[in-house]
Amino acid sequence: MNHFLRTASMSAITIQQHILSEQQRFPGASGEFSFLLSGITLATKKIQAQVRRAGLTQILGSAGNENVQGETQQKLDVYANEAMIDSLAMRGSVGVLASEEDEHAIVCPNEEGDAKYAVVFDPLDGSSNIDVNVSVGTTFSIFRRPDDACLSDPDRWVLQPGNRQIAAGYVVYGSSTVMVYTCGNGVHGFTLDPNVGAFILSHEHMTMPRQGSYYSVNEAYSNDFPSHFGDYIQHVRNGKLGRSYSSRYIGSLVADFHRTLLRGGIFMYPPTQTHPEGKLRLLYEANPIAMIAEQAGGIATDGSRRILDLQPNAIHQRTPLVVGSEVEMREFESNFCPANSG
Ligand code: AHM
Ligand code: MG
Repeated sequence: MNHFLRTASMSAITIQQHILSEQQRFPGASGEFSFLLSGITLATKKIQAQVRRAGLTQILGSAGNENVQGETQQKLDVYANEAMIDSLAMRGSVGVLASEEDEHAIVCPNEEGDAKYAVVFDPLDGSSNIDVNVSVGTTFSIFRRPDDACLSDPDRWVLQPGNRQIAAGYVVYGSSTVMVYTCGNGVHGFTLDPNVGAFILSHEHMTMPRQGSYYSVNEAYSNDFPSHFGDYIQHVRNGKLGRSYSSRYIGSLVADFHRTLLRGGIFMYPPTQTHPEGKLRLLYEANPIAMIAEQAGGIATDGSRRILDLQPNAIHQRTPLVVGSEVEMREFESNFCPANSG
């Protein structure tokens, strides 16, 4: 008996086991939600398999068309989008999907009454980096269907503020493939074991350090930022937060945020002249990152307002994003945000 208990407690916990145990906290949970999340893990395993072999197959490079944002679609963008849609659309509980790669929300071919959830995602964020072997990622966010929403109005399912997300996460295809997710009960990280083909719990109850020593921003645009962003960066560089900082900027949101989650610090994508509303998308980039940041003890704003309280008006709406550790974020909010600093 002792031997059995010892073996069981030492065994690896897969993401499916973890989600099932989380689900037991909710009386009457039917298993649909864990089935939905297993659709996401399946799709991301398919995506990572292509990412890992990208130089060996004919999947690198442009697909020869543009997405709704006027950005060149990479072949891997198209593959990743199809993998997500194929893996989610037939799960009976999913009614609506919305993707960075599709102009409109997608209505899933399910019985209306069975569908309880909407999933929004960026299937392959940072994909312009893929040809040079830099980390990329998938972001996702899950909403419950609003009470009065029906499938004839799919936008109603997804145009909800981030504080209504019931789960959110990302997968970073880096030196290993890691999925980080939250269902509102802390943040957990799972590393894909390529020998087994399963995501194994590797980072339980992740918390962001109170203060880090990296700031992360595309400084090439600093002449374009509203001046308080530049002033803040200078303040950080001058050691005013009590320590010296280094800069890190990959240009791949998931990878830049993953480092910020683990090491602390601050990531900023301010408004620029090219992107006066910010570049990142509220629904499927900023919202999932913000939910994870808050669940891990960090803070996420658009420079003045909490990201999770922003009411989206359009699926592909953009937002500035400032996210990170408590110390860096409080300093920005108190002394550099025009709304607070007068
Ligand atoms: P994408 O969704 O088209 O891949 O663009 C989003 C990416 C983010 O991953 C990253 O934070 C940002 O664009 C980098 O932009 P820039 O090259 O302007 O710094
Ligand atoms: Mg993106």
